[in-house]
Amino acid sequence: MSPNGTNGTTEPKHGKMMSQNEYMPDLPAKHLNTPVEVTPSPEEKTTGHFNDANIKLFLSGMHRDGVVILKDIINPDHLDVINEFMIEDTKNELSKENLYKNFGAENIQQGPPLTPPKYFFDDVYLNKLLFHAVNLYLGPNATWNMVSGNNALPHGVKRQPVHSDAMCNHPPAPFYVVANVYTCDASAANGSTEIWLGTHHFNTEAQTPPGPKGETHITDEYVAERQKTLPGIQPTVKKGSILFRDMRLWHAGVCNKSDDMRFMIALGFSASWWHGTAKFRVPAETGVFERIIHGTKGQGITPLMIELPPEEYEKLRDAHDFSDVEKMTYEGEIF
Ligand SMILES: O=C(O)CCC(=O)C(=O)O
Repeated sequence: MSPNGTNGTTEPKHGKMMSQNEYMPDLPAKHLNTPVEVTPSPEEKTTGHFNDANIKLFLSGMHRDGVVILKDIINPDHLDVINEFMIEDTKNELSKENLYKNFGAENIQQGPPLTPPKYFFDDVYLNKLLFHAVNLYLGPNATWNMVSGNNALPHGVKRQPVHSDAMCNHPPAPFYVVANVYTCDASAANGSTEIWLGTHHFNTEAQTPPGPKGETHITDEYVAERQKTLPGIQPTVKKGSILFRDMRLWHAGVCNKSDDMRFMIALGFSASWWHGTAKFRVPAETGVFERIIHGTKGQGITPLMIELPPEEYEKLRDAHDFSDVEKMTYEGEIF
C-alpha cells in the first residue's frame, strides 16, 4: 500500500490519481448505461480460460451491472443450424391450442433441440469459457440445472412487465446466472431482451407480491424511479456472443417488430451452496447424458439432469416449469 492507501496500479501519476477510465478503459463509465463486453483472445479460446485482464473486466461488469456480453465465443454457423430447426418448431408451437405466452406477450417458451447429434454443439452446451465465467462469478462446483429458451415472435405488439427471474426469497449475493445465447443477431430491431443495468442489487422489496403461479414483477414505483437515472436498454448482441446475466437483474421480453422470430437459448447455473431443486431433462439413450457428463468433467460444473424416454422428453421440451425456489429440508427451515 502506498501512503495514500492505494495499491500500485492506481498510484498517483504526476501528482494526479488516474481516472477510472484510464485505469480500466474497457469498462464503460456507469452513466453510459452500456454493458461490458469481454472479448477473449484466440489463446483464451484455445485454453478455455479467460486471462487475468479479462477476469478483472468480467467481474467488474458482473458486480457493477449484473450483466456482461461474452463476445464471439460460439461459431455462428452452429447457431444457424439451431435457428433453422426453431423456425420449423415454431410453426408446430403456433398450431397448439392454449399456447402459453410468457406474461401474455408474444413470447413463448421453447427448448432447443439436443438431438439428433447434428444439433448438439459443444461450443453451445459445453463451452469452456462459459463454464469458466460461471465459476468465476458463482464460485466453484456450480450446478447446471436449466436448459430452455425464449422465442420473441415476429410483429409483437405487447411487451412483458419489467421483472426479475429471482422470484423467491434470495440472498443479496450472486446465486444464479443465466447464459442467453441468441440464435440470430439481436438488437432493438428484433426484440433483444430489455435489461436494467445494476438492478441485481435490488431484492424482493422492489417486487409485487407473488401471483397464483408465484410470478411477480417490479413495482411501478421502483421502475419509475430507476427510469430517471439508468433506464432499461436493449443491447446489441451479435450471433456467437453470450448475454451472461445475474438472475436477479431486472429485464423484460419486449416486442420483436421484425418479420423473423428471435430465438434465444437459456442455460441456467446455480451456486453450489444454493439448495435449488431444478434439473434439466435430456432424452435417454441418445448419448446426450453421457456427452454432457464427459464434457463437464474437470470444468467445475455439475450438471443436474433427468433422463426421459425420447417421446416424453419431446413433449416436455417446451415446458414452462422452471423453479429456482430452495428446497425445504424440514418444516420452516431452508438451508
Ligand atoms: O425473450 C426475452 O427476451 C425475455 C423473456 C423473459 O424474460 C421471460 O419470458 O420471462
